[in-house]
Amino acid sequence: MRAVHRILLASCLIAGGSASLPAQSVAKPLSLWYDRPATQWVEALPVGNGRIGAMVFGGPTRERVQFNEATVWTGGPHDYARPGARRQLSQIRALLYAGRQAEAEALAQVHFMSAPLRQRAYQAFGDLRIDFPTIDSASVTEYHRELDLDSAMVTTRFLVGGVRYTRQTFASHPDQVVVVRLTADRPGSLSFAVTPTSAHRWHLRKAVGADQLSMQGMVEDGVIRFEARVLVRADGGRVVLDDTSATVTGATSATLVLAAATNFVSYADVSGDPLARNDASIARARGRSFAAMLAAHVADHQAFFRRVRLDLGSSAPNDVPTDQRVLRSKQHDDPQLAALLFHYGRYLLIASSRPGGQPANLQGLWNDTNTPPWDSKWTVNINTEMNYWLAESGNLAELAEPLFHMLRDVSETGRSTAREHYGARGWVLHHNTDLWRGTAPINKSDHGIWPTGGAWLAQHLAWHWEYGGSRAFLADTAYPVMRGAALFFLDQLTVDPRSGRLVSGPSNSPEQGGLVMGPTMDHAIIRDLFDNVIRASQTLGVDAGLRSELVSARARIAANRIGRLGQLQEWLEDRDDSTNEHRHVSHLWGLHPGREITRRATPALFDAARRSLEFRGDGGTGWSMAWKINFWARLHDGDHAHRLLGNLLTLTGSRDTEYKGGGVYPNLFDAHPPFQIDGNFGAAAGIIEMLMQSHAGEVELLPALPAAWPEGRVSGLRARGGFEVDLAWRAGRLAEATLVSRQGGPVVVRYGEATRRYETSRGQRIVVRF
Ligand code: FUC
Repeated sequence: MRAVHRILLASCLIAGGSASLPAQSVAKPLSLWYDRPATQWVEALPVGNGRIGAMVFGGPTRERVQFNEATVWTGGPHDYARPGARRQLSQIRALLYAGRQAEAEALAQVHFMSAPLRQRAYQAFGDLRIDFPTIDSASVTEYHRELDLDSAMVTTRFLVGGVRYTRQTFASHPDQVVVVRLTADRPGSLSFAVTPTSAHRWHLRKAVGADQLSMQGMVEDGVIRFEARVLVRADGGRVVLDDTSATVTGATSATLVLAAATNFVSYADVSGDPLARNDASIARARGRSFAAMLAAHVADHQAFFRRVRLDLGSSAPNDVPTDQRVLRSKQHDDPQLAALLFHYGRYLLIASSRPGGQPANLQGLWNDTNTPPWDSKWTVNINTEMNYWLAESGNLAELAEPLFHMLRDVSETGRSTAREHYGARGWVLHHNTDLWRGTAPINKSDHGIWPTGGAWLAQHLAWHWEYGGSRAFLADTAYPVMRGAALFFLDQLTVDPRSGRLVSGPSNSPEQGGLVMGPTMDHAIIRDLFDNVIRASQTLGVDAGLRSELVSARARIAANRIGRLGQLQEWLEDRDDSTNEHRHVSHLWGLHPGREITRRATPALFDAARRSLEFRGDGGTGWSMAWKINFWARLHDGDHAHRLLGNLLTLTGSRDTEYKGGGVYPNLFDAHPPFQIDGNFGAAAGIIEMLMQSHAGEVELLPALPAAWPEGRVSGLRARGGFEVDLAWRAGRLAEATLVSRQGGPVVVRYGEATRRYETSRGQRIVVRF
């Protein structure tokens, strides 16, 4: 007990709290913690290694570790393009120009949509159920459950009859397994039975050798086969296996190692062997101690996590359970709660997106149902992009690799869609994709026909180059994909007979107003894409002919327009409605994440964008509010951005689909509702935009600092041009900034109206004061 007391006292001091606080009510500053087990999924705590994810519930008598593997999906390899769809294209456009939208949508619904109409769904995998027959729930005291973001580990501990039980769960990237460590501080007091359960009807379980359980099966609707394997190791006590469970009796500690794999190799290849994959993971784990696996995991995680530090000034220590802390923040401002949300966003990206794996989907990696909302796919008319907004600026650039891999995939599968639906060169992705990299328009013609999903995603390739400066990346990965996207739009843009300008269409302004010609968003995205291809081809010294075609087409694309209400028009026609609070704010793309609307370069459009944003209001779904944080930051209104952050940080419970409301669940997962991870990532990215921006050719310091954060510091942010940026501020003013130049080259640093210009050499560190 004395040792335990010392540990608690130490964590008390680390938390900056007072040693007189009750022992169980303190936690590490960067942790989410609770004084009770999770009773629902959105209270459980997530761990992940980019491929295997788990949600830990922490029940004392029954633990539930619900897990996923990123490639368990319905369906199989398939080309979704509709052969010959292009034959209807000119008729659809003609109907739209003639104002016959309903007829255009009806025609498109029959002849222009994906075959089949819907894409496939991400699936649950199963649970590890761990039953503790000797623990009496009524005698549990000092219960504590926490997710420490710094070590990426969930710990549950409690006392029963003088015995302290501790469980530690983490998902290791180096070892490709989830590890659950169970200990009792009195020898021989640990007894439990572990049972893997499946979310799929077609499965079988069996014991493998003396210490493994296997659960194999396949999805009902598709070709994915899977296996989960559990290795059970106990220190002291006995392990007995049957074909469903492993029973451990009288142990002092035990380690469960969970491996999970499928036959998925790529969108076109399902010839993998899940059993062989798990054999390899288990064989590696068998030779390693728990301590060695833990050390490798923590080192791997911290190499990412510790790159950025954020301190938003003083607020209460982390001394109330996190859900109650969210509630309390409505009465007492708690800037460090925003810092916790920021770090949680970075944590979730580290846990859900690792090179070689799938990109974070609508729920990242975590999913407890076989019918998840929107199939937990990749929706690319905002959601997937938002997932990766923080990767470059938040110093996690390597974690965007799965997104780039997916882009390479859709640049292949999107060729048949470009050809069959548009008779166009290059490739196209509409508003969704799945594990099989569907690219054709899905669901309904009024919102599924939106051809700029791939072009928007291609912005991330340009960013990776702008922030990281790798010519090899530009030449080998970014340019071929961006070039193919640009070729598509050279063929897809047509002349608007009314204005003589080039317009995109048929399309829609996501996801309202129906099928139209020329939504503002498309044009902003296409201009940005063309700019990136023009610049990249110059840098690489290739494609001079294509470059001049792009330059002349770009100049002819329909321009942004300011409408009768002083707003930035969402469509070619001035039909915006000042009472429209739709969650999508697509027409402001040029303000964020684009860069064509800025205060200094385009002041009239900048004011019009603000007007449009005022009309949309301060509510919305989770991701909508997260986007608005970024918009208000770009508009240099820190207090308004902070108000949106506060609206997003509102506790909710509902998992039913609602198109207004937003908020966070007790485990700080963002609520659309239902849970959608984009809001977590978008909020983290928005906090960076409040503190530093670099899209307008300058590194701007504290562009949108709210009055609520008078003191603070941040380190390790990244700016375009290859700079690492540290900042400190006091009394609401910049104290000092340090830039480290990773590539060398010029930089303009701005604070308010003042600027400084520097020439830097590679590795140079400059200290900036204004
Ligand atoms: C788009 C959005 C919804 C939701 C879904 C996954 O359809 O309009 O709000 O985020 O994607």
